[in-house]
Amino acid sequence: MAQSKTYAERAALHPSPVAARLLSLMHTKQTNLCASVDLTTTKELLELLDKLGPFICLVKTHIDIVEDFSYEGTILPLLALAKKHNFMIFEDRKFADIGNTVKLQYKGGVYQIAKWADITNAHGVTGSGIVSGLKQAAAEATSEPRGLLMLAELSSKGSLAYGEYTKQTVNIAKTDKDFVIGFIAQNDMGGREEGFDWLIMTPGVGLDDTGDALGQQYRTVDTVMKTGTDIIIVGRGLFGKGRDPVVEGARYMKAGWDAYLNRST
Ligand code: S5P
Repeated sequence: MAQSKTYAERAALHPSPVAARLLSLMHTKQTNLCASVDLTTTKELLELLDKLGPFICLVKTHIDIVEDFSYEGTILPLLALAKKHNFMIFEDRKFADIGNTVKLQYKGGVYQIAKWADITNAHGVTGSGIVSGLKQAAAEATSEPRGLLMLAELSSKGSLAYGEYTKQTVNIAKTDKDFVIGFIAQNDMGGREEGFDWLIMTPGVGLDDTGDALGQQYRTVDTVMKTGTDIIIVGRGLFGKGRDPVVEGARYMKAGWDAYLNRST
């Protein structure tokens, strides 16, 4: 059964400051749209985000595809845009190594993700040490609150993340109520009866296409909201070939919000 509480009600009670802030901003800005901006130059990334900013609660980055990345040139203006338009930042890093290694990857290296991304995500494949390692990295890198999403299910054709794998990933999420704020998933993951209020963020959302040539599969906004999604993640549907991000941003924002209102009434 999908979530029946409103975003505002959940914001007021959530144990994670990151999730509470996100839910509260979704409520005030009236949007559950996360823009996935897979672009390869800083200029394109920032220009697109300045256009999409008014419509989104969250941006999802793949920072390692930005060819001219620098902290000063890419991250500082990104943080300024997040402030200007009031959205949060999710680096889709998909960590998938032992605790000690992901700790180094999350707080250090070129990208210093823990310093600037409110949210990141991890696969459960290596076991619960991944959660502890990332949590330690966040505490060492910054005094700002950070949140983690576990990848419970994937949108792509032939994904191995289902059934027992998904179930065990949910069990890993249960090991840390403060740091793990939810899932990347295609369905609701339950947990409410045990006191968890996980955010379900869902990629593979498109209103005009059913997939791409490399295994991506799209479902509509209404469909994903009915199966338990809290936040819709949309990439090429917003800025793909021939699309106007301002028109599509407004369209997906409205579709997401209408579907949410339908669900809570
Ligand atoms: O199951 C998944 C999980 C993720 S995070 N399927 C996905 O497509 N993603 C990401 O969502 C993917 O890495 C990409 O950045 C985005 C989908 O982009 P789109 O252009 O297909 O909407």
